[in-house]
Amino acid sequence: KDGISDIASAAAKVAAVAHPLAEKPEEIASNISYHAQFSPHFSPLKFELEQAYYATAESVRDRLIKQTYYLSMEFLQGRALTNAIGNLNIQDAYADALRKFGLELEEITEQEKDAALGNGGLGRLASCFLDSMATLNLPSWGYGLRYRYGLFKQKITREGQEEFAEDWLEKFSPWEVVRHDILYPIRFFGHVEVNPNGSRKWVGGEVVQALAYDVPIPGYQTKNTISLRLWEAKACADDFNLFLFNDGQHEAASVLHSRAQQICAVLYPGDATEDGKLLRLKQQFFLCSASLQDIIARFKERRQGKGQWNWAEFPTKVAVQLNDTHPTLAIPELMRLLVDDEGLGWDEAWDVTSRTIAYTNHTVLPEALEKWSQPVMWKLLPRHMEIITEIEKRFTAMITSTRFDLESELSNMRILDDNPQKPVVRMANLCVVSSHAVNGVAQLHSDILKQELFANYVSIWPTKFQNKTNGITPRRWLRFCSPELSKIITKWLKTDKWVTDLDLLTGLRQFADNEVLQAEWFSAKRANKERLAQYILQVTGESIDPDTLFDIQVKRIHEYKRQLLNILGVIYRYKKLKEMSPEEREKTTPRTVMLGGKAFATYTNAKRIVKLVNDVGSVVNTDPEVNSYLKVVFVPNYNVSVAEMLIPGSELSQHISTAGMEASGTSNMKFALNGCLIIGTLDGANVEIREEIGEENFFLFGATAEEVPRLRKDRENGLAKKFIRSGVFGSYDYNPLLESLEGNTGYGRGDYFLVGHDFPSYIEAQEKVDEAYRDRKRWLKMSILSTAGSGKFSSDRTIAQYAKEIWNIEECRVP
Ligand code: B1N
Repeated sequence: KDGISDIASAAAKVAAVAHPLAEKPEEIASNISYHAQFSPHFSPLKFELEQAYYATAESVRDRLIKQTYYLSMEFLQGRALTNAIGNLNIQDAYADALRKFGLELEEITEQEKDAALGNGGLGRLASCFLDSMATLNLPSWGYGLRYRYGLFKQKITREGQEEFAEDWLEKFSPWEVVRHDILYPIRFFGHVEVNPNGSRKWVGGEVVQALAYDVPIPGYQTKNTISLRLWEAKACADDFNLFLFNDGQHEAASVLHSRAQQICAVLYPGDATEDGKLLRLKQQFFLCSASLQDIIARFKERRQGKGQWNWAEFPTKVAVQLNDTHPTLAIPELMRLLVDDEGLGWDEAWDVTSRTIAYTNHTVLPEALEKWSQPVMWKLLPRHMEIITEIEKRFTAMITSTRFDLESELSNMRILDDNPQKPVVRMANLCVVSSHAVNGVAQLHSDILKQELFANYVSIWPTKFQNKTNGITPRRWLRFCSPELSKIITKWLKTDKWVTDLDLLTGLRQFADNEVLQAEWFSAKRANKERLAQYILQVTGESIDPDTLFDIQVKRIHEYKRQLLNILGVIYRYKKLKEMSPEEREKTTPRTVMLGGKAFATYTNAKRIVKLVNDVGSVVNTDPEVNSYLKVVFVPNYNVSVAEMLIPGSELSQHISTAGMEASGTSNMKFALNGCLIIGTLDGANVEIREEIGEENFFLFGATAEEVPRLRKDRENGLAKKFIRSGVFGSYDYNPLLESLEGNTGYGRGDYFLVGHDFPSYIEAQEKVDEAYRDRKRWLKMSILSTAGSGKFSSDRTIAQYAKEIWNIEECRVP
């Protein structure tokens, strides 16, 4: 009658209150009203039949869904703008809009600084996972830390690598929303108080606050957007000592403020000192405690009636995934919150905790398996150490009473290593004992975990161990970083559905020999190579020729990844070219070898490798006899954005770790997806990539993981070593580095990484590369088949498997 419908006027009388699991009609109505008011999808003032449907559906959805939380100390997000625009499918409109200012979209997107809150593969994996969780409409959150300074900026000088702080928040980040309403207290140190009834309480010590910053993660062409919640540490308001300050003691007055600020100051603070170790441990606990308090608060919010939580239901509503052992403290923290704060008995709390938590292992390298000093832990987290001790006690009691056969293995299986010289907590063991699922990140890696690292546990819990082969998001790593190739793929597949269903790429196989496709493929790759050459010129001053084979190895510098094998191969090639006549040189395949990656600031041998690559480059690139057949370029400051430039322009990439040492690798997947061929060992996900794209399209060499242990003895690869020692590449003393190939330095076990053993077969495989590249048709066919076979490596597939086989969650579409 007066413009307001009956439904709307009735709705106006119902208070909008969140009652997610309400049973009384009044409360259900309030909950529907709540969704109508606060849903971002329509105006709260308009409540008609259609809106009533959506609000009702959302209120029903609330009671069904289980949510996943991905806890990670690292998220390597890179830039957000291109990704957001692409996911929303509004590139053209934005490009046109910016042209009205005389601006190109690309130059705008390049203004953004990378969010580099991670070191490498593990952090980038977490970011690809968020992308897939959003795209698959999974109810999920990422939890991490808001580091003030992310991964350092790398500059190359005559001395090699130098590190500089990267101030990614210098101005501000338009992608985060500070949530002043979301704040939790986090305690450190203190002591445990025992109450008369026997219950225990952690009190005293220092308390800081965790403040939430939310970063929206858009899915591809879905309205669903999930959040990456990053915690920042803040001092409590009353920690500022006004009395001291007015007394002129300005620093002392704010000591608690600056101590709180240290917690999130940097990604991976150097842990060579005791203080550094303590800070890293504080970071880990800070992440775990804040995230779990938040998860529990959300669980409670979704329940009706205060104090009525049915805790046995918690694992049916909440799944927590630990990204490696870095957030292991989530285990004793969840136990503490349930037992001490919520009053659950031990058995009930243990059941809830172990059904909620799952653990992903990302490495078998002994030096990367976290072990925390028991005395440090007792000091920082006394109540958690009591809980860990109790978990340990119950676990060993279980073994000694039921598994006599394992008693001799018990000392390795225990969580606490009580070696009096250096008592430690073994975090991986704590994770395996406490989680309902443990997974590796590629088939070979998961097999090694079951057969070696965790073999004893497998005999106790045979079904606990799983494989989840890593994946990468096809949005960032093909659709957006190579629009040229994407267009061709869409044209030949007659659909762009491959962007969310990557297995459709197999449809390219039937056209691999087609000359029209090959010509288009060639020109797209060629355009990407030219763009890359421009970039290299701009950042290094070196001009490289897009007619040469572009050969790339980019990843963190580590001895097991064997950048040294690559550069020894380059030196060998240089030496051979020098010995050739001009006519012979003319027949070779010209190459540009690019290497890039950061060395951990205190990893001396890794830094020597960076310096060697640069020194070899200065000699080779200025040698007029050779430099049209071979160039060597070190790409400075490798990061996500640089990868988005390099990978589309690559033709050959090197994934050449000693077999058994690279858990998976993920850049191998990005290169293969972009039609780049791989020279590699049978390691990590290489094994599965080779299976998918066909062994005839993969340049394999080297010992297998099975052979490696017995091959670990000194081998010769004299030629290249002698050449380095002759001083051709300058006067820098490379002896300590070369000794890692023979002597008793570094890993101290001869040529531990088998560079010498694998050298001859590596050179042979490189000769096959040269030969294949000379036949353009053959190479293009292999390149197309490489992309066509990469469907398996979508992180959508990986995440769908986690959702089904570990988390037990289902998609939940935003209407
Ligand atoms: O995780 C990646 C794998 O693809 C790589 O093969 C693997 O090396 C990498 C301590 C790590 N494993 N462990 C780490 C990172 C930071 C740190 O402080 C260890 N990174 C990996 C994704 O599964």
